Amino acid sequence: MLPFIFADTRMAPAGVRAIGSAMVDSGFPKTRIVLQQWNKAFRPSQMQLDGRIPDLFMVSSMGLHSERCMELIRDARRIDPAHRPLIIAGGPHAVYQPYDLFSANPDDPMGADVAVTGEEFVLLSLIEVLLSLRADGESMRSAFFRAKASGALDAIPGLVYPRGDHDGVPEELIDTGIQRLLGDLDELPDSVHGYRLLESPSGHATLASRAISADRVRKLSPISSVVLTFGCKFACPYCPIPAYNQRQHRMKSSGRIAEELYRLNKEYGLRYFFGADDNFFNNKSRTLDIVETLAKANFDGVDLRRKVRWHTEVTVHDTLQMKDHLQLVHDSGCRALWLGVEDMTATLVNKGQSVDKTTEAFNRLRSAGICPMPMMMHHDSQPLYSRKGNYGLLNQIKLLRKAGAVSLQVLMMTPSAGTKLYEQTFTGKQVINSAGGKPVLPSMYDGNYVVASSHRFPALKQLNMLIGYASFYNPIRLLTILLGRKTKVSHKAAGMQLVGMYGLLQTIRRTAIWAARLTFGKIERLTESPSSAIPMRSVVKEETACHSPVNVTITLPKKKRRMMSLPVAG
Ligand code: B12
Ligand code: SF4
Repeated sequence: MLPFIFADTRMAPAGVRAIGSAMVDSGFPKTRIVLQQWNKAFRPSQMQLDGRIPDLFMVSSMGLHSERCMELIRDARRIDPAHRPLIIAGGPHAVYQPYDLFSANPDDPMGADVAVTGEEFVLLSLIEVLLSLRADGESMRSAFFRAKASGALDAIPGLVYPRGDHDGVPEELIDTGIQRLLGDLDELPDSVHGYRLLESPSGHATLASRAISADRVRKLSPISSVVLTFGCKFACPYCPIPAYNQRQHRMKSSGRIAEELYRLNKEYGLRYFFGADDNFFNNKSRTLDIVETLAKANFDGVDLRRKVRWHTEVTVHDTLQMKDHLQLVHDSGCRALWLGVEDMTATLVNKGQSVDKTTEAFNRLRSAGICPMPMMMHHDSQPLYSRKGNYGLLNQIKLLRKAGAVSLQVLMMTPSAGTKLYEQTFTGKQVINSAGGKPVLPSMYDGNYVVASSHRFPALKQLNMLIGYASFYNPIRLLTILLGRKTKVSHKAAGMQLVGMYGLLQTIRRTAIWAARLTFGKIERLTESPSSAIPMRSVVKEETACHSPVNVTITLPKKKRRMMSLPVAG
């Protein structure tokens, strides 16, 4: 669906590639990365690598993919315990809601053996401890059980593991604490390794004898997501990112970034990169260092900027801080920037944006040949259209269009675990449990479905998003762009119209039935936020687990209360 159309199948995610790279870098080249979107029929219970069941089965998931994640874990647990791999769960869902990866249902005790609530070095520390304890010929799973019984895992912050019967419902979950973050991202393993481990797309339940060859990478995954920086100086209350990064802005050095793009291009012919940044322009001097290096970088006698194009996420505020250097940003290979505009009037959230500032930032980006790609949030108190002022959704989309937006993202504010406002969205009875008898599934927490709203007619919110998209992506606008004045980015705007119209049809197809259920069905709401069904504690018996949910009471000024009560992710 919009706005992520093609990003699912044409962009192998960085998280699993990073884990794969870390495994290869540490001497475990017999690792395979299987993407659900390419290998829907894959069954862990049938996997074999080099004729034997692997020692480790790892699964990575965002919150919205958690159902499929649990299905895979359940299937892996079908393997006879004598040969069963150690099951490790990780990724954003494990970071924010690790307790969800364990089952409290005695009829279906299908949890992971351990959840990693951190990054690659937490996993490597775990493997290191297990290998140091493992006897000759002993399985990793058996070494793990001994390690946890001896307390050897408790010194690795960033794990949640169950205590009790190995195959039954855990008695309790032990949380070893918040991960220690890697500060210098240059220490990360080379991301080139990960691509070599990808399983070829297929309809088979089993693994192929070989991973994909280097020459197929570009065709299957033409856009490459790369880690450049992490973190953001803002602290929007609906966003979990600053807290996840422990308020740090972490980055790779400019030299390392240039080298990595060059190597990915050389090895696989990759040309298009998407930075996994939260706010790439977060720090002006550091940004300038990166873009200057990329603009000058020359490998094998060829300028890097002629070979690669990169794109990432920034804020309006920081784009204006960089306004005198946007040409340099373009010359370093940047061709599009996604900007969290959220609400141009800054009524919903103020991070230094306004109509004038957004317009200025967009104009400057376009003049420099960089496509401005705004991301907006629709919320309960925003009308579809307002007669006076610019508060309405359509008013703002019109302004963005005039300011030169090349694409558009409109998502509904949706509860996001790890944010300050998460719990009270549930206790405030805004979160929908089911509509017309259809339960809200984790996969519907993607911002495209209205799953939390105190509006009298939540279906209207669903409809508003579609109308908003249709006012931006439509044949008339495509014609206007084609026949209008040619600018540095107008051909890209025309291309985005085609993608957008196709995406809109998919979005209508996927969300229309939900809108109907919201309109005609009975809406049932949740009153409590998700929590661990299994008792959870820290390694010190009396202390609460860091990753167990807490209730935070936040009092906002009356005017903002209604708008701010729905946190969003992304
Ligand atoms: C790029 C990105 C996207 C791209 C992804 C394109 C692609 N195919 O890769 C696009 C734009 C499509 C996208 C869309 C969405 N995204 Co997004 N996205 C990101 C972003 C900015 C970077 C992801 C990334 O590549 N990170 C770099 C890699 C290296 O880090 P990583 O994935 O976290 O993996 C590390 C650890 O988690 C861990 N790990 C990961 N897997 C595993 C597995 C094991 C076994 C272990 C041990 C460890 C482990 O180790 C990895 C290396 O350090 C993150 C925020 C962030 N800065 O991470 C959000 C983020 C992943 N997105 C998020 C969300 C919610 C969404 C959306 C639902 C949109 C929305 N409403 O905001 C959609 C969903 C789309 C869909 N249907 O799948 C959330 C997920 C929250 C959650 N609780 O699950 C994040 C974390 C942002 C946030 N709010 O904090 N996103
Ligand atoms: S929403 Fe964007 S600007 Fe706000 S804290 Fe998160 S990453 Fe930063």
